Amino acid sequence: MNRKKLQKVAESVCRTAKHFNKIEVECLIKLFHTLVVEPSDRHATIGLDRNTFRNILHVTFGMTDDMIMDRVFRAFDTDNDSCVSVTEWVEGLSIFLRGTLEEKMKYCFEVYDLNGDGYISREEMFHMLKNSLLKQPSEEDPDEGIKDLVEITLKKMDYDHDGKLSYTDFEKAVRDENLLLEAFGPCLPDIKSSMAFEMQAFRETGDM
Ligand SMILES: [Ca+2]
Ligand SMILES: [Ca+2]
Repeated sequence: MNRKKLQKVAESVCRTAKHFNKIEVECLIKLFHTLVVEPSDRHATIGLDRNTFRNILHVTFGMTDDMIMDRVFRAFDTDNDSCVSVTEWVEGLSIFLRGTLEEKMKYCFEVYDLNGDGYISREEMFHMLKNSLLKQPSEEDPDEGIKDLVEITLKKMDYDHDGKLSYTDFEKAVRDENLLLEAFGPCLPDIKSSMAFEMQAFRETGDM
């Protein structure tokens, strides 16, 4: 990609990825192009497919839960074409790394609403909590313990008592207790991996 084209892409992405400055956006675009596998057909869409993207989440951000990584991919892939484009990459990272609480709440809710129907249901909570807790061996029936946890969570977060979490419930609960943002499993990078990522991605800006 030549300098002129890079600047043009960066300018357009800058309008929507508001937490990065133009130099940072340029770095992220360059990084994107080192991560994509260039398609043999040069007219094909250039982007990160599900496996490549999940690999980045795993290696760079230490994520391990397949279901969550899949949902993170869906959250980045806003036009739903099964490929994260350069714009989706930078916009997604803007929230993922530097989003406001509001943006992060919307993002986490989208990740946790596994079937995308606008609610986090009992079944969805069960699946996610089961995945994130299964590593701890327990003598009791683990499913029973998780069912109890789902009920405790609902009691805490389901303000309108309809047995599922709407975005309004989720937002209210998280504003009250920020730790509930990632109640159903880690889907945002921790401080250490996001700092390491930014240092790596933006190291060129240090020379300026
Ligand atoms: Ca896409
Ligand atoms: Ca749902």
